[in-house]
Amino acid sequence: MAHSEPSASKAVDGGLSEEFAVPTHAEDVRKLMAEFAEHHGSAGRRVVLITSGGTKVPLESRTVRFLDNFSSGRRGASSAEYFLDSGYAVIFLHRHRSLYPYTRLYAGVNLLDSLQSESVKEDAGQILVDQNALPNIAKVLKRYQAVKAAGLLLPVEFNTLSEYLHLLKAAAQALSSIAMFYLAAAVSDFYIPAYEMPEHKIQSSNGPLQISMKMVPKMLSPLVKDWAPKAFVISFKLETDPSILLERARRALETYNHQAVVANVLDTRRGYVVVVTKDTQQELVLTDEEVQEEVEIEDRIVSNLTAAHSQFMSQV
Ligand code: 9Z3
Repeated sequence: MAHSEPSASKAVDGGLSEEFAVPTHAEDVRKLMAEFAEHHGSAGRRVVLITSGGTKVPLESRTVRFLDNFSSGRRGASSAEYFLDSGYAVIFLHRHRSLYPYTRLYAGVNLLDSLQSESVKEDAGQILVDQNALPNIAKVLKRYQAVKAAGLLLPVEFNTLSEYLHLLKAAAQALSSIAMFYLAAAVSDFYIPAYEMPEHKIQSSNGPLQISMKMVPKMLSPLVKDWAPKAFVISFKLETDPSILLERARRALETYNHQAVVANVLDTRRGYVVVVTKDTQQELVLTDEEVQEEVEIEDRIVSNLTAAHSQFMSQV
């Protein structure tokens, strides 16, 4: 127990910097994001910050065990591709090793099974790719390389909840008013503060484990009010019980006063979401046929939100 309990006075960020140590690279990342936004903004391009993947909450300072929030990262990674297709520059704040734009299409493929070297000299620096193992690889590679060459995708990684929160704050401070925030990451509501965390691995010889966790400060509040008051902010609401989904989404919108909540249920999230705004409620649904044809619901979500972003910007 290395730290003392923080003082009662909470900063504007709900006590973020008091309760979570600032990662050493946060300031460098903030500068990178600011340069990226400035560069693309001055070229007249819109910028979106996408958060993706689940946060990790340590239970011990020298962490052996942690609590993870479920998210494969597919929502964030595929949305990034659709935003890029729509002309946005994308900051992709994602959980280390969660799904990544373009490579996500081959996430299930064993790399070594997709290569052939028999017919090529090993030292010639060339290996053949089996295009059957990697469907559409030529097309996907072309899209990926075009995005890379134009510098349109800035990847930033997080692992822990603490890194996520500080990097989100850094992003909010770095981005100008034209930005969209698309907060698809699955973020823990609970954590153990550093001053209550055991240093060493919890011993099973001490019997059954009882954990008491604190509520995570709600970053959406300072983000909307203080850090990026002119931005277009979209949060995601995940439930497992469909009967409370819309009420929870509406409540989030009223509490934080941002632009929209994309509401989804864990089991049906690939084919059904509701985009909730102050005055509207729009269901986006994929038909069975569309699912067969591999249409992705993120295509619909992104078209819906980019149109709403245009309207939002024309009003300011
Ligand atoms: C979501 O609801 C995302 O749509 C999913 C996407 C995590 C379900 P996958 O990554 O899944 O494609 O496998 N994200 C938000 C989850 C969340 O933690 N929301 C908080 C809440 O619901 C508010 S920020 O309370």
